[in-house]
Amino acid sequence: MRLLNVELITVRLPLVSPFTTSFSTQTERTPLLIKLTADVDGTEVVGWGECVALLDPLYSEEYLDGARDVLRRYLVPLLYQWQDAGHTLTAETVSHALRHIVGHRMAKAALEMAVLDAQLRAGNTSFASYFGATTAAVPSGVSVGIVPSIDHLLGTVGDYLDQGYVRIKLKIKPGWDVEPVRAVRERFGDIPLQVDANAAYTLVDAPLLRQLDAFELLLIEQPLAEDDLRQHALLARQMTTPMCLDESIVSAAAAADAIALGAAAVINIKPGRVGGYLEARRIHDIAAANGIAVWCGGMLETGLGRAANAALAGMPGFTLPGDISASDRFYRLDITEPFVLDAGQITIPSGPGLGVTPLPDVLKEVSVHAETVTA
Ligand code: OSB
Ligand code: MG
Repeated sequence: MRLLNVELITVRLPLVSPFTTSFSTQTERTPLLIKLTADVDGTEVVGWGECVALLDPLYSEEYLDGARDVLRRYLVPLLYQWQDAGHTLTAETVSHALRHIVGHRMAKAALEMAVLDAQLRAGNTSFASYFGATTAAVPSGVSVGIVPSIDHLLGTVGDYLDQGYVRIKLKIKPGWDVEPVRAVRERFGDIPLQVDANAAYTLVDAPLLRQLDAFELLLIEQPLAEDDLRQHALLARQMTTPMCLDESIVSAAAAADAIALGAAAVINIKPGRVGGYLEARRIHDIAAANGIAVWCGGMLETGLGRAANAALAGMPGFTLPGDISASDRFYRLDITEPFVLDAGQITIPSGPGLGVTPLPDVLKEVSVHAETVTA
């Protein structure tokens, strides 16, 4: 394809309720979208990408303004230079064209996603068939934020179970861990249940975390710091709850290291965090070869990212339900046709590319900034 122009569109979407983790309370989401226009064999095609960087650098070092800046000043210009040097631009060449820029994986992932969407739309192929998805729908889990009281939590979890979510993930932090898990187990029995600490503990907390073993959780996600694979391996040996890594798995190499060290029995794959859907697929393959279960995490994506995540999660190694909930889990109004829960599952779009497109009126209404990066 020949890149014609790239628009960076920032949107602002209020959340239906505040989402609290160990690192922040979010009341709105401000995703950065990429609208890429390219010429493929004489036909103009548009591809969409979504950057999952949060507004502030609290989950990872990336953040909205930084992602927009690196896209505008470095990443998009590198793609123009790549094609001007006579190379062919495809989704499979994006990461190589960008390889000299260190880090900024979420920004790179969004750009690669937009190129892939354009490429697949032009080729009349869905994300799902590109990834080799083997199912038409994926089981839907939901991530439940930290709330002010146990009563509030039981009400929230009960609502999600009534809606049909097949797995509950509770956010935990010091002071909100054993008691909420105990309360949910006592009220709702043997439901598929797991916890996510977002790096809020240290190895000194091992005796406390070991108390969670009594509740037969599916897994504990990222209890310790992002850069501490070795300590996750030590903690994993002290607990029976399977150790799952999120923040620590920034690449296929990190996944291979974590598996070799015994730091991860399960991996949460987030395409943005690892630099793109192609790297995410490599992690799926490495994990499958090592008998490690994977599931698809979420970053409060709009319908664009949700579509791509659902397609990825259709691959056979995704043996645990992901954080791919319905659009209305976070948004009253999504920018695409909303994803809905159908018997606890999310249907993978089957149209070309992502199979969904922003609704022009909605996009206009929620856009707060737009700029075009030309050659
Ligand atoms: O750790 O999985 C996480 C959201 C923002 C940052 C980190 C995380 C999350 C979630 C949201 O848990 C899951 C979702 O998008 O449904
Ligand atoms: Mg997580």
